Amino acid sequence: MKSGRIAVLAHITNHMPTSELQALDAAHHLHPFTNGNELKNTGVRVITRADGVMLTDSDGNTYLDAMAGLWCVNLGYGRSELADAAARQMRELPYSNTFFQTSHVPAISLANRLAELAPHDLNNVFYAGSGSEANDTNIRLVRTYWAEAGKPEKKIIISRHNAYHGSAMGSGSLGGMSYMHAQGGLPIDNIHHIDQPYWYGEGGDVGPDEFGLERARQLERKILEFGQDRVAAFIAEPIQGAGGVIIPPKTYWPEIQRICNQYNVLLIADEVITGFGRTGRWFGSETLDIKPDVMTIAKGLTSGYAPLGASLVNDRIAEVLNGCEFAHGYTYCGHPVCCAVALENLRILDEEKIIERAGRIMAPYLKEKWESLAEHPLVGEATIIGHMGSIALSPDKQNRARFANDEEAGTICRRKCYENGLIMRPVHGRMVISPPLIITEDEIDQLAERAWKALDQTRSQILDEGLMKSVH
Ligand code: PXG
Repeated sequence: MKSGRIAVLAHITNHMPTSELQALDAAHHLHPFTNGNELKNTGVRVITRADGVMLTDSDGNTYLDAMAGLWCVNLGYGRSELADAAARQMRELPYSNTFFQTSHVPAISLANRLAELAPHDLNNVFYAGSGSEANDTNIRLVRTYWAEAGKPEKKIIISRHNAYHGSAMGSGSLGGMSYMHAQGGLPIDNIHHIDQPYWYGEGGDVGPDEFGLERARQLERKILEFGQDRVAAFIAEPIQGAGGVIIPPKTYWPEIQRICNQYNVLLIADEVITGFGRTGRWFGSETLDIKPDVMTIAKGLTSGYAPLGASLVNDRIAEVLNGCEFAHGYTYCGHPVCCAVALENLRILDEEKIIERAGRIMAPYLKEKWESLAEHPLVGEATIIGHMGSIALSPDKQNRARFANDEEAGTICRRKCYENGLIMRPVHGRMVISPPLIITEDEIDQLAERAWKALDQTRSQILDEGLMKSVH
């Protein structure tokens, strides 16, 4: 230990002045997806505690967390049962592996519970530590499946531009964020992207239904271009989250399903965000009537209280994989503490009927309030499904125009949201929400009021600064 460290660490607590916490953070903490020097200038926001849907920062300000953290705290903050489950498990068996012909009760119980909850025959669980890891697993898993099934040429995985599937080499390659591909040598080989079904932004004069079919048929054209004997899988989020909560036209998913079936291409539904109640049912695949062969889960699986991801695979794939040694795994596959937390989270979601209540009672209320934001002069459209929604910021709403500088408009709006005690984040000209599923009517009212006020203030600033300019 370098000299002086112990003295500093002993004093870093929630009660320290914000400026000191900011300086210490700036000194040694590298943040994800962040320009560190800019952050040093503005000073990081330090969150100290949370309860329900509310966060508190080191200055005592409170915020309604309309993002549920990073789309993950489905159960809301402050459920001590999850802390107790973790503590119990840590005392009993804090770690044990699942590699060498061993297992343990939390991993066994959770796999069985997931098999009960997951739709149709997604009965088999391969654990990971996160969504990124699970999607990296999926790349090797589907390729290994086809190789073992006698089709080693089936290696290509097709994904979509503006998809988000994680940040590791494989999952970042699956994702379609061009600014991510620009760093560090992505994408890896044999991953290709088609366009997203984003009618509002890219549909032009074509109607949504026709556009949905057209975008789905890009998959068919890609498969035919490579030959179905070379295409292993298609991966997609049922509803793109990090891409801006893009709800596809209703024609899209049935056509994708037809194409995957027809050409013997595995369908991987990345339900890292849409799983565990986010769309009003347990899984987005149920809401959108999709039948995936593989499903990626993470986030809401533990409500973010512990890091855990998994790939759920159907019986046909599991049978083939079980016939070989799949040389893949992570130290923390099925970590007992994380599995115990997940089990407790699933127990509460189920016994307190949180998903049913959120989907049937609160989602229609949230939809009504959220869609009323479309009346705001700065909002081109407001869309929502279950508890994930977005609004498009527009300088000219009649023409579905985008801001010349999307990012600047979004950044101003995010700041105005914070100033009004609301956490909502910008993505390519849209502001997105995914509140905890336990949000109440009162809190939904506050969310909508604060959002409207922040939009007013954003508009004023945009007008003052002469930024009301469209892309031409
Ligand atoms: N798939 C999807 C659909 C995701 O949304 C991942 C995989 C990767 O999961 P991990 O656990 O490795 O992060 C995600 C994660 C954002 C944001 O800013 C979104 C995610 C992560 C961090 C930030 O919207 N999604």
